[in-house]
Amino acid sequence: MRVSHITLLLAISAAIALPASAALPDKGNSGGVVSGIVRLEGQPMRLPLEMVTKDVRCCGPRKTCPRLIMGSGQAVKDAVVWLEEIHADDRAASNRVVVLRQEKCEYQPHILVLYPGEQLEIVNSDPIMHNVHAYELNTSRRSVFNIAQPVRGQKSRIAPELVKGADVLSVSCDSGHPWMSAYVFRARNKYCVLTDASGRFRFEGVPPGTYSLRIWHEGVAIRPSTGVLQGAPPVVEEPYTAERSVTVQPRESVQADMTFSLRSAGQLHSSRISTP
Ligand SMILES: [Cu+2]
Repeated sequence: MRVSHITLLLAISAAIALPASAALPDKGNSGGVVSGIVRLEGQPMRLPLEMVTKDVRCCGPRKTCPRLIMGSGQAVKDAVVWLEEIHADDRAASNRVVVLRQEKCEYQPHILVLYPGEQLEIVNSDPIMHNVHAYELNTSRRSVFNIAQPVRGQKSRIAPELVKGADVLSVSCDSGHPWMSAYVFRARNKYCVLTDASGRFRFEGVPPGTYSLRIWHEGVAIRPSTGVLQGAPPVVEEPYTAERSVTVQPRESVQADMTFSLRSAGQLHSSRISTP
């Protein structure tokens, strides 16, 4: 998968191949394990609070920015980590419906991975109108879907053809809630996860071979919206990506930690996320 228009800043730690004794129990296949921790290098900015100026009764008076969640040791939660070039995916494609909820004027979850075969459903859990608008997060800024949901409990299933060409969707609300932001990352195989609160990821049953291990993070820096009353979204920096090569031997475990480095202020290439 290629995620376009992204600045690459990368510092990768050395791979440590664990001894065979650390291998998975034999499950009848020769798959290995790739695991690691994603960390951030640098001191991130303190993310601003967004003041709510519409539907305060439902939304609350202010919102925290969900762009960066860190654990101890500079660990980064909710980075997307995936293995490219695995064609022998031994896990069946899911038919699951994955729900992106609008709840108290926030998207839940803030970021989700959509696996092959899965369908996206948008739900309004609030007693006010939301208008969910998704753009392809690349230079085209293609509008992928744009749906008004004025009624609490309203559900909209997104046709798989709509999201087919996209790698990442940037989702925002056109109904006067410019702080609302979510990302939908479209996985090309099942070897794609979000890091947990300790920045950890883990893939089991990886077919032996050499792969590109990649990470994606939405970006850290943000400037609060200056025109909230006009519904202007915050200005955010572009996502980060990093990659490295991993070689998986039959029934072996590979530790592959990854680190991405914050851009300096002079390197920030900000972009408005919801305006094509
Ligand atoms: Cu909204």
